[in-house]
Amino acid sequence: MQRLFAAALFALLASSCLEVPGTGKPAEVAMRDVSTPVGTTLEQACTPSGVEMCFDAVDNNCNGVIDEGCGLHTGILQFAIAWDAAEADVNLEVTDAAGEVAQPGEATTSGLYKDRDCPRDGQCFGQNIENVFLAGGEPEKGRYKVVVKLEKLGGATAPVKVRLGVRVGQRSYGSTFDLSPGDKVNEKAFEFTL
Ligand SMILES: [Ca+2]
Ligand SMILES: [Ca+2]
Repeated sequence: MQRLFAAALFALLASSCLEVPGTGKPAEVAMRDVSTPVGTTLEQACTPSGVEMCFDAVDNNCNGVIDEGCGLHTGILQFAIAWDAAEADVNLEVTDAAGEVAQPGEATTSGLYKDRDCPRDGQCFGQNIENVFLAGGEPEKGRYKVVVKLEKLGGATAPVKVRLGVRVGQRSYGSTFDLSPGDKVNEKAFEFTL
Protein backbone atom coordinates (compact mmCIF):
# COMPACT_ATOMS: atom_id res chain seq x y z
CA MET A 1 0.00 0.00 0.00
CA GLN A 2 2.78 2.35 1.01
CA ARG A 3 4.69 1.44 -2.13
CA LEU A 4 1.61 2.14 -4.23
CA PHE A 5 1.27 5.54 -2.61
CA ALA A 6 4.96 6.30 -3.23
CA ALA A 7 4.54 5.32 -6.89
CA ALA A 8 1.49 7.56 -7.23
CA LEU A 9 3.35 10.43 -5.59
CA PHE A 10 6.31 9.92 -7.90
CA ALA A 11 4.00 9.95 -10.92
CA LEU A 12 2.44 13.18 -9.67
CA LEU A 13 5.83 14.83 -9.14
CA ALA A 14 7.14 13.62 -12.50
CA SER A 15 4.09 14.92 -14.32
CA SER A 16 4.55 18.38 -12.80
CA CYS A 17 7.81 18.70 -14.73
CA LEU A 18 6.56 19.22 -18.26
CA GLU A 19 8.92 18.85 -21.13
CA VAL A 20 8.75 19.60 -24.80
CA PRO A 21 9.04 16.14 -26.38
CA GLY A 22 12.55 15.46 -27.65
CA THR A 23 14.12 18.71 -26.44
CA GLY A 24 14.45 18.10 -22.71
CA LYS A 25 13.35 21.70 -22.20
CA PRO A 26 10.32 22.76 -20.17
CA ALA A 27 7.20 23.41 -22.22
CA GLU A 28 6.54 27.11 -22.70
CA VAL A 29 3.36 28.32 -21.08
CA ALA A 30 2.53 31.94 -21.68
CA MET A 31 -0.21 34.39 -20.78
CA ARG A 32 -1.96 36.36 -23.48
CA ASP A 33 -4.82 38.85 -23.67
CA VAL A 34 -4.08 40.05 -20.15
CA SER A 35 -6.70 42.34 -18.69
CA THR A 36 -5.89 44.32 -15.54
CA PRO A 37 -8.05 46.69 -13.46
CA VAL A 38 -7.79 50.41 -14.27
CA GLY A 39 -4.65 51.93 -12.76
CA THR A 40 -3.06 48.51 -12.15
CA THR A 41 -0.44 46.63 -14.11
CA LEU A 42 0.89 43.10 -14.04
CA GLU A 43 4.63 43.62 -14.45
CA GLN A 44 6.97 40.94 -15.62
CA ALA A 45 10.07 42.99 -14.90
CA CYS A 46 11.99 41.42 -12.05
CA THR A 47 14.74 43.12 -10.07
CA PRO A 48 16.79 40.55 -8.18
CA SER A 49 16.90 41.78 -4.59
CA GLY A 50 18.95 38.96 -3.10
CA VAL A 51 17.64 35.87 -1.38
CA GLU A 52 14.03 34.78 -1.54
CA MET A 53 11.94 36.35 1.22
CA CYS A 54 9.01 34.40 2.63
CA PHE A 55 5.37 35.45 2.68
CA ASP A 56 5.63 38.55 0.46
CA ALA A 57 4.27 37.03 -2.80
CA VAL A 58 7.37 38.44 -4.54
CA ASP A 59 9.86 36.42 -6.57
CA ASN A 60 12.78 38.22 -4.88
CA ASN A 61 15.55 36.22 -6.55
CA CYS A 62 13.88 36.29 -9.98
CA ASN A 63 14.08 32.54 -10.56
CA GLY A 64 10.45 32.44 -11.70
CA VAL A 65 9.15 30.89 -8.46
CA ILE A 66 7.32 32.87 -5.79
CA ASP A 67 8.25 32.33 -2.12
CA GLU A 68 10.03 29.02 -2.66
CA GLY A 69 11.47 27.37 0.44
CA CYS A 70 8.74 28.92 2.58
CA GLY A 71 6.46 25.90 2.97
CA LEU A 72 4.18 27.09 0.16
CA HIS A 73 3.42 24.88 -2.79
CA THR A 74 4.23 25.94 -6.29
CA GLY A 75 3.60 24.63 -9.78
CA ILE A 76 3.73 25.70 -13.39
CA LEU A 77 0.84 28.00 -12.43
CA GLN A 78 0.95 29.85 -9.11
CA PHE A 79 -0.99 32.79 -7.76
CA ALA A 80 -0.13 34.34 -4.40
CA ILE A 81 -1.29 37.38 -2.48
CA ALA A 82 0.31 38.88 0.61
CA TRP A 83 -0.71 41.76 2.83
CA ASP A 84 0.69 43.26 6.03
CA ALA A 85 -2.51 44.32 7.79
CA ALA A 86 -2.82 41.24 10.05
CA GLU A 87 -6.49 41.77 10.96
CA ALA A 88 -7.74 42.32 7.42
CA ASP A 89 -9.39 39.42 5.62
CA VAL A 90 -8.37 39.47 1.96
CA ASN A 91 -9.38 36.65 -0.36
CA LEU A 92 -7.73 35.28 -3.47
CA GLU A 93 -10.24 33.76 -5.86
CA VAL A 94 -8.78 32.01 -8.88
CA THR A 95 -11.29 30.76 -11.44
CA ASP A 96 -9.92 28.29 -13.95
CA ALA A 97 -10.76 27.92 -17.63
CA ALA A 98 -13.68 25.62 -16.79
CA GLY A 99 -15.19 28.23 -14.42
CA GLU A 100 -14.24 26.40 -11.21
CA VAL A 101 -12.90 28.40 -8.25
CA ALA A 102 -9.91 26.96 -6.35
CA GLN A 103 -10.95 26.33 -2.73
CA PRO A 104 -8.91 25.22 0.31
CA GLY A 105 -9.02 21.45 0.83
CA GLU A 106 -10.36 20.55 -2.59
CA ALA A 107 -8.76 20.70 -6.03
CA THR A 108 -10.60 21.88 -9.12
CA THR A 109 -11.00 19.33 -11.91
CA SER A 110 -8.13 21.08 -13.71
CA GLY A 111 -5.87 20.50 -10.66
CA LEU A 112 -5.77 23.91 -8.98
CA TYR A 113 -5.28 23.77 -5.21
CA LYS A 114 -5.52 26.51 -2.62
CA ASP A 115 -3.05 26.44 0.27
CA ARG A 116 -4.24 28.81 2.93
CA ASP A 117 -7.16 30.99 3.88
CA CYS A 118 -5.75 33.88 5.92
CA PRO A 119 -6.30 35.05 8.56
CA ARG A 120 -9.13 32.55 9.08
CA ASP A 121 -7.49 29.14 9.05
CA GLY A 122 -5.31 29.66 12.14
CA GLN A 123 -2.01 28.83 10.37
CA CYS A 124 -1.14 32.34 9.31
CA PHE A 125 0.35 33.78 12.52
CA GLY A 126 0.01 37.35 11.28
CA GLN A 127 1.80 36.51 8.01
CA ASN A 128 -1.08 36.75 5.63
CA ILE A 129 -0.63 34.97 2.38
CA GLU A 130 -2.97 32.99 0.16
CA ASN A 131 -1.61 30.71 -2.50
CA VAL A 132 -3.18 28.83 -5.42
CA PHE A 133 -1.13 26.45 -7.53
CA LEU A 134 -1.38 23.78 -10.18
CA ALA A 135 -0.28 20.54 -8.51
CA GLY A 136 0.66 18.73 -11.71
CA GLY A 137 -0.13 18.06 -15.30
CA GLU A 138 -0.58 20.53 -18.08
CA PRO A 139 -2.46 23.78 -17.41
CA GLU A 140 -5.92 23.80 -18.91
CA LYS A 141 -6.18 26.15 -21.88
CA GLY A 142 -8.66 28.98 -21.76
CA ARG A 143 -9.55 32.12 -19.85
CA TYR A 144 -8.54 32.46 -16.19
CA LYS A 145 -9.82 35.02 -13.72
CA VAL A 146 -7.98 36.17 -10.60
CA VAL A 147 -9.99 38.27 -8.15
CA VAL A 148 -8.44 39.80 -5.03
CA LYS A 149 -11.09 40.95 -2.63
CA LEU A 150 -11.12 42.72 0.73
CA GLU A 151 -13.67 40.62 2.59
CA LYS A 152 -13.39 42.32 5.98
CA LEU A 153 -11.25 45.17 7.23
CA GLY A 154 -11.30 43.83 10.80
CA GLY A 155 -9.34 46.24 12.98
CA ALA A 156 -7.02 47.26 10.15
CA THR A 157 -6.74 50.76 8.70
CA ALA A 158 -7.81 51.26 5.10
CA PRO A 159 -6.44 51.12 2.50
CA VAL A 160 -4.91 47.66 2.74
CA LYS A 161 -1.87 47.30 0.51
CA VAL A 162 -1.90 43.95 -1.30
CA ARG A 163 0.79 42.34 -3.41
CA LEU A 164 -0.19 39.83 -6.08
CA GLY A 165 2.37 37.46 -7.57
CA VAL A 166 1.64 35.27 -10.57
CA ARG A 167 3.82 32.49 -11.91
CA VAL A 168 3.16 31.17 -15.40
CA GLY A 169 5.72 28.67 -16.62
CA GLN A 170 9.20 29.99 -15.83
CA ARG A 171 8.10 33.62 -15.56
CA SER A 172 6.77 35.56 -12.62
CA TYR A 173 4.65 38.69 -12.65
CA GLY A 174 3.67 41.10 -9.92
CA SER A 175 1.20 43.81 -9.04
CA THR A 176 0.71 45.98 -5.98
CA PHE A 177 -2.54 47.80 -5.22
CA ASP A 178 -4.74 49.17 -2.45
CA LEU A 179 -8.09 47.79 -1.33
CA SER A 180 -10.64 49.64 0.80
CA PRO A 181 -14.14 48.79 2.00
CA GLY A 182 -16.85 49.82 -0.44
CA ASP A 183 -18.14 49.09 -3.88
CA LYS A 184 -15.57 48.94 -6.70
CA VAL A 185 -12.62 49.74 -4.40
CA ASN A 186 -12.83 46.47 -2.43
CA GLU A 187 -11.67 44.20 -5.23
CA LYS A 188 -9.37 43.93 -8.23
CA ALA A 189 -10.00 41.51 -11.08
CA PHE A 190 -7.35 40.27 -13.50
CA GLU A 191 -7.96 38.03 -16.49
CA PHE A 192 -5.74 36.26 -18.96
CA THR A 193 -5.79 33.45 -21.50
CA LEU A 194 -3.49 30.44 -21.58
CA1 LIG B 1 11.99 33.03 -6.24
CA1 LIG C 1 9.30 36.05 -1.87
